[in-house]
Amino acid sequence: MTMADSILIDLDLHPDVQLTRFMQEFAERPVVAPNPDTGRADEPQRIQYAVVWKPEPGMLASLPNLEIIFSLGAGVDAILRDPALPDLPLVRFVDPNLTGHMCNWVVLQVLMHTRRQRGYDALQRKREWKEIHPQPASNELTVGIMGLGELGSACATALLALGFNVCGWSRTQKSVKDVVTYHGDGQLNAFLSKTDILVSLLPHTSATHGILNRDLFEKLSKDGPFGAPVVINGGRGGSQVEADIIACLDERVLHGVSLDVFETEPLPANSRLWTFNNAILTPHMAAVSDPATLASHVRTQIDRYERGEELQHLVDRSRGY
Ligand code: NDP
Ligand code: OXD
Repeated sequence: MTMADSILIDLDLHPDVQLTRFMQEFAERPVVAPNPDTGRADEPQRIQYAVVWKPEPGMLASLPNLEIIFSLGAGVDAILRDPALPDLPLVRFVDPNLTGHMCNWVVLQVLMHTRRQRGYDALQRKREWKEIHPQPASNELTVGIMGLGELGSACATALLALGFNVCGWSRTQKSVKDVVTYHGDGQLNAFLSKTDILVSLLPHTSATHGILNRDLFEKLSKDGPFGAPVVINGGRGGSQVEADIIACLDERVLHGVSLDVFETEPLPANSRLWTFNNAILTPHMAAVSDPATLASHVRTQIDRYERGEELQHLVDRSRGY
């Protein structure tokens, strides 16, 4: 008989709120955090479920009775990096609030560029009353979304509602209403050539590592109203080559960028990315997991598992997402 009865929760995001919320949701069983000195569970044999974000390599392997690993977020790249990751079900976080936050961030960034907000901010600082042109209509622009999963397909729908033309690219063929879809390496160039504003919502895998590079930027449409494309990355920093982004902003290969994720986080203070007026940077906050909905998602999945039902939102380790 196993003695495992506890949930281990990483305290990476909102530490106090998160622990409290999980303790409320799981009042019937112990909820514990890793020991801050060792980074490990004090009673490893008692841990049945673990909820983690960037676990210390080997930490999960030190839990002999672990049955399910839950990701604190939608992305699982930091968990899959653990070379000793136990071969157990890995469930990621899929949540309407998280999806809604990402849609809002993407729409905000698209509008910041298309309505020239950074230019108006600069004029306001100078108390200057002046219009900036062009101000293209939504239907004059095509937004191309890389990654048509939970987040990418919801963002496509939000942008369509604002009148943008939307196309999307994914690994396998997809059908999203009113979105022109492309898939696979063979259709990437066709997708890029149609895209005025590129939005990446790709997971970070060996196939997407460094995909947002100069070679790709040069294949984007130059026919849009700004004469050069805009790149928006809300996925993962490992998919972008920042040296190429900086050079392409310098050379006007890119009109502007919005980045929520970076090769190194926090973004080092000496990065030149900080200095561009048309580079909008946010600190990996586009869609932060909400402790309340995270706790109820984990509750739903544990209840399903304990009733003998299938888990939802399982990660396919061979794909890496
Ligand atoms: P999903 O797994 O639902 O979707 C991923 C999409 O990417 C799928 O359409 C998939 O294609 C596509 N894809 C993956 N690999 C490739 C490839 N090699 N070539 C082409 N397409 C590919 O993930 P979510 O939409 O839920 O999340 C996406 C990512 O967003 C997360 O992995 C995470 O990194 C990031 N994220 C960032 C947040 C932030 O705050 N900045 C918040 C939450 C998530 P297919 O369907 O054909 O397999
Ligand atoms: C996530 C994130 O993957 O916040 O959920 O980056």
